Amino acid sequence: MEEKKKQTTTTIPPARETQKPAKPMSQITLLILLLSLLSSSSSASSSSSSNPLIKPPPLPILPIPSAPQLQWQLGRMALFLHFGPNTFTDSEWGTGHADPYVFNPSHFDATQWVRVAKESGFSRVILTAKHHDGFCLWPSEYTNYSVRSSPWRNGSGDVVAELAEAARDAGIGFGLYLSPWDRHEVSYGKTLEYNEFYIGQMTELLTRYGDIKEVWLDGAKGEGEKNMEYFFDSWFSLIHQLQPGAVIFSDAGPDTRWIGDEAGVAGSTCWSLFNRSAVKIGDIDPQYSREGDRLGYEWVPAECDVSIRPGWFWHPSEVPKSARTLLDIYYKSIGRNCLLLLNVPPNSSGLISAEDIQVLQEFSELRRSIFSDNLAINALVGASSTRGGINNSRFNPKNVFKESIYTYWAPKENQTHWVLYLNLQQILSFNVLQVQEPIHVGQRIIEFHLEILNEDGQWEKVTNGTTVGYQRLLQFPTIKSQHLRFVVDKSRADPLISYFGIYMDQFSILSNISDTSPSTYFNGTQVLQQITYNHSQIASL
Ligand code: FUL
Repeated sequence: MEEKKKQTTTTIPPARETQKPAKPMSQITLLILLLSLLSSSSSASSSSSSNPLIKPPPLPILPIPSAPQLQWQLGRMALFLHFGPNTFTDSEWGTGHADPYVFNPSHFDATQWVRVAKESGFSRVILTAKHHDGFCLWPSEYTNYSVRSSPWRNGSGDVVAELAEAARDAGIGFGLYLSPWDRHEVSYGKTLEYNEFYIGQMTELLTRYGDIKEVWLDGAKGEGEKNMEYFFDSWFSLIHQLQPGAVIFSDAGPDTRWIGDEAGVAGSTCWSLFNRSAVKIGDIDPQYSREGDRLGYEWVPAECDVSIRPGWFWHPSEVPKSARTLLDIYYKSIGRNCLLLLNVPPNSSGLISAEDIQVLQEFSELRRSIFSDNLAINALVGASSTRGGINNSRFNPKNVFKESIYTYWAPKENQTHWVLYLNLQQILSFNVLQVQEPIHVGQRIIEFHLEILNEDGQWEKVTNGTTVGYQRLLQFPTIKSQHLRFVVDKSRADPLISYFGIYMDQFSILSNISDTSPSTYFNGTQVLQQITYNHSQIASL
């Protein structure tokens, strides 16, 4: 998680207890543990003691992410900013005929948007440089329908420029949404002319404002709208040429794909593997987009877009979702191997509203409160085997508590039995599992489960899942134990684990643990009261 974690330096778990002792383990359990320890150490001595050279890392399993895709994924959360004439006319899909005169934010301040994003843990901001209404938030040379025709700053303002500068100064990434569907532009519907127009606008955006980290476009189009072809391949090639560090988002990638809903919810199986040719921009198969493709030959991880409010643009009558609802979305997006793109629309004065900021603060506090305390961090940890032998620190199981995808546990080659053993050194209660794979060498795990040693000395399955990817979070009813086993049941190649965590979440509603969308709303005071309560409980553990 983005929140701070401690580290441990222990090894294989002897069944040691420091608090109230659990009931003794059954003889079978002890035997299994001993056998697994012996197999680790024998594989160790045969491969490492006789050879002082370092064992190299395992081969990547293709496909793997490009550098911009990796940077995008490590950023975890992006803030979407829908802003334009719709903000002033109380609409969502502007007709393209609103008078530019309506665009006049009285207190416009891009540094406030960026400050809110940064303080709330977002790694990049993405602005609707042009939405479907065709109004440009920068002074485009190809149309008069832009900030230049508005009264804002007497027509000399440039929202894109101000936001680009604010993001650069704050050290966060900057991205742009340029809607293909344009309800104002007269050439819309004439394939050649409009593609030239679109590429002209895209070129302005990608050459005037410094580094662009993400270009966002969709296939949305009103019913009965003029038919025309978009030259996606030309657009994508040009974007990559002009901004090699940018990822391109669309229904079908090429760099990041739409998850297929606007609720921010990914499939509980979610591969970053995908076949782009199986998807048509503007006409997707929702299940394919939600789950990805285990047999896919391209790396196209999913982005989950959702608005903090019912609409994408700001409306005076709408209120933001609660922090707990955002937490539930977090579990179902970031917790399912995706990036969360949360829309927080600035209001008509040109600022992010106070009530949205409050929810974002509460959301940050909930995440901090749950995920800053990995209850496994002091565990004694061992594994069924270790690549290069048990003394090889490079692939040692204790790496699962180091916060980097480049440090991980790797098992010995050609195994079919892959297990991490944890002795928490005391009986602890928890209800969240976090697992991460070092995705720079591919997404591997197909199925896994978590077991605890119960009071009767029996191993009991607590939860199971399919894909892991960059990060998997799984919630389950609160359980208590001192001994855990994390088992990989099926994998595309040797499974690698870069992080393992267990947490106590006292805020989520149990009914939200299913795959369905949340429906419970709480006000901020309730959330903050419970956070205080939770802190003292954690402190007393
Ligand atoms: C959709 C658009 O039609 C909505 O207005 C919004 O911008 C959303 C993020 O994408 O395709």
